[in-house]
Amino acid sequence: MTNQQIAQIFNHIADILEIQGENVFKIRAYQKAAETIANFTGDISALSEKELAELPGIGKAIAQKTKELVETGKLKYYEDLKKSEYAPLVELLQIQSVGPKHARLLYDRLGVKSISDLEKAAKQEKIRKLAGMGEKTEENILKGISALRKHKERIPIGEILPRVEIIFAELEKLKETKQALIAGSLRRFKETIGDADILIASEKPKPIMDAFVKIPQVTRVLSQGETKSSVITKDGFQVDLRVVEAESFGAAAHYFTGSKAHNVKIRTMAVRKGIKVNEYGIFKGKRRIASRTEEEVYKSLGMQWMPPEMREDWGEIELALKHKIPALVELKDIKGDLQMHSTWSDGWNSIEEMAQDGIDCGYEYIAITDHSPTLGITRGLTEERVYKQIEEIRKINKKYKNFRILTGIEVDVRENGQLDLPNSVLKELDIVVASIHTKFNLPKEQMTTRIIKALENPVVDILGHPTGRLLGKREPFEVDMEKIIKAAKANKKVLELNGCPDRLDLTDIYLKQAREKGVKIAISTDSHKNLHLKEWMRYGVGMARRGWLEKKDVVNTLPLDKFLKFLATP
Ligand code: DGT
Ligand code: CA
Ligand code: CA
Ligand code: ZN
Repeated sequence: MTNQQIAQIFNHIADILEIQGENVFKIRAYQKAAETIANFTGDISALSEKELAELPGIGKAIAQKTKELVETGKLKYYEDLKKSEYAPLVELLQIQSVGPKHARLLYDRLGVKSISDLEKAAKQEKIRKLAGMGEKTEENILKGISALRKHKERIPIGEILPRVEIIFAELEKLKETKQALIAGSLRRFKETIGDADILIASEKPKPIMDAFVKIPQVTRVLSQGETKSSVITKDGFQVDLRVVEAESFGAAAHYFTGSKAHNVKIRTMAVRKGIKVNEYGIFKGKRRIASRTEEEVYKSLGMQWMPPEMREDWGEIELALKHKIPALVELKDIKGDLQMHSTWSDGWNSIEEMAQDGIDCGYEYIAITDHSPTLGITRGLTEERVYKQIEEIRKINKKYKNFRILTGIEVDVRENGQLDLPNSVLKELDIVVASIHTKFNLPKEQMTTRIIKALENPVVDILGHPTGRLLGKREPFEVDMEKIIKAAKANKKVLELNGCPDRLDLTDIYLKQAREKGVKIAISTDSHKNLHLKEWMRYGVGMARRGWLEKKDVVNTLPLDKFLKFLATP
């Protein structure tokens, strides 16, 4: 059994328990174990029961269950649980606005057992009549269902990239592999991915193809050819593999990285000059003038090489012809992380644990930005607790030499644009991130005014996840982004690029617009666990590069002293 399969079972158990209304600690225990197992770099099935119980978040009971699963391929407890009448309701939890309590209510009162039952009930306007639900909930459920269906077609990059990297590593280490590259939309760091494309240079494609279809993650082989094969993985996505000769690796890399729009534009341009471009090379008549590297390919067309994230035909070809491709921001430029949550609100780790991961990332600073009180569920910070947390952080900071925890908050922007805590409190903090977490469905104009009001508030530093979208789950709210960008500029406010791979908000086009207007961006992870700090920043940086951001456009590339000066400048 793979780590992922075991983790999935524990998550499934947690979901069923939650719908049954079991004790929170029991539910959390299974979630924590699943998290640990999914992130474990070795092979869980190779561990003894004792070693298992020593892993963080795994106690004796769960170690025992893990062993049973690994040894017998089954778990009695799980098999019994699956017979519970509530087990099928887990499917409903995939819908953004349906939590375990809702799922239970929908079942108890309306007999809803599946997503199609749910859709029927919503369309028949039965849900609005239930206690605590209403027309809005019903509408949101329908929206959630259609978002889920869309999501099934394209996969958020955060879900697919780490899994493709595992497959890629298997192929890269084969002795027949000369060069290897993850191409397609993954290389371009698009927020959602249709399928994964892997490109390999080799003189011996056959053993590579044989190894590819035998990788444990592969569940179905769609096609296996001499130079091209396609498979479906257990996680349900497609991987295309192409093997080419080393001689044409650059041309193939360019071709299979895309985007299609970028390729088409380049080909049309080349044709006008009497040059042919395809995946084997760049040809003048019969003569191949370039093919080995991407740099060579671009050069033969009179162009500068450009980062894959720019290849969308958004003006990058024109810049490359003038040799004016900007130096895009890189992961190593990032000096701090400006949004994250601790156990003080809805995070899983203490302030110190979050700081340790910040230090491990090589940062000079992080900001702790727990929630404000409006969000009842997340133990938001009251005025009193804000002061307490400032004290606590002051104490913790004494321990560090070249690292600083900045005090902060993610304060809610109310429907009328006012903040959830008074300015007299907020001004005591180093960083104030203002975000919207409620009333997503306001009319566009009202939403725009609401946000601009927050941007005009002198205590606000950063506008958090500016469009509120959740990839595959919630559409962005309606807002006039041009006006928001203008207001950010006028009030010298920073817009967040939330790097949590479910959000990636702002998205590329808006980042590009912000950059053109000279508005600064903060790339933050919005981590709710310490592990997220390390894992998520690269998605933020990838998205930033898709928006053509340079180091100077991103505030958290500033070293601590300069960043503090930046914050202090009105
Ligand atoms: P995806 O998979 O929908 O997220 O997006 P891509 O960009 O990975 O697209 P995919 O997998 O269909 O093809 C990979 C690359 O191969 C694509 O970025 C460009 C290239 N390509 C595919 N089909 C065509 C085509 O008809 N013309 C040209 N010029 N290039 C193509
Ligand atoms: Ca693809
Ligand atoms: Ca493909
Ligand atoms: Zn938030």
